[in-house]
Amino acid sequence: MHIDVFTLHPAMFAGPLTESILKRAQEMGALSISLHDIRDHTEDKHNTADDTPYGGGGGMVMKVEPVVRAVEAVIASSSGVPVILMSPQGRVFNQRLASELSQESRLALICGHYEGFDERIRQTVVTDELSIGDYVLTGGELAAMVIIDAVARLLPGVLGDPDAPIKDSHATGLLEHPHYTRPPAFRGMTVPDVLLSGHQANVERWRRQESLRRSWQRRPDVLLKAALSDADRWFLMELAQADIAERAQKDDRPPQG
Ligand code: 4H6
Repeated sequence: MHIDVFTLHPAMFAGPLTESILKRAQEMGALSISLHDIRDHTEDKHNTADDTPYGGGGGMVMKVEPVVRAVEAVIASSSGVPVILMSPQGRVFNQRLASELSQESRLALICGHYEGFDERIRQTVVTDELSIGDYVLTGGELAAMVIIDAVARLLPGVLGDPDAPIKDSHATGLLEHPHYTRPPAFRGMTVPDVLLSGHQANVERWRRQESLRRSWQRRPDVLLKAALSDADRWFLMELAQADIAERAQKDDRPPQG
């Protein structure tokens, strides 16, 4: 996959792209990234990339010409390459979108600064607008790095275990079960016996149930979309009944239902 990034701050990408798995992904040729400085496409002597908003009010707006020129210098219009604007107003990015984007051979990410973009940037070069969550950042760079990271780890060969992304929390629709490694006891906290038992079927059942328990407690919204077996449903019924019984005990009244 090739990713073109358009930014006023290309140096921000150095750290994340030159360490660990993203570094390896590039070395092995699964991923290549080109950073394009939007300021290189300004035409005035001060290299102005922003201007005051028409209609007044505070703040600055990213100018249309430098961004459109930068993108058009690299991506032919109607090439079919997704040109994605990182913005708090975009569709909220998730694992499903990461998986869809990982199927593309090429992506372009535009990072904004100032209060926002001249609307005509959206009308000319942008094909999609993504947000990494409902909060505001000083610029789109960190959001673009999140997208790159989430997509890169899904590319063939990037992770050691080719099934790892399929087993991921959020890919299965469930949160992950607890993990343990040595030592068997730490400050009185012991590893669950089943994990030391060597009984693989029991281990798998325990992990599945703990995933269900965590999803039920922390992310019932995620649980609603998950593919569940009959055994899963029975276990969740037991959890729900335990909850109802516990609440009834607290309220000191007989359990309902
Ligand atoms: C576009 C429009 C992405 C981009 C406005 C970008 C959050 C996300 C930005 C802005 C981003 C996200 C500029 C508005 C700074 C606030 C850059 N923030 N902002 N959630 N900021 O993915 O002021």
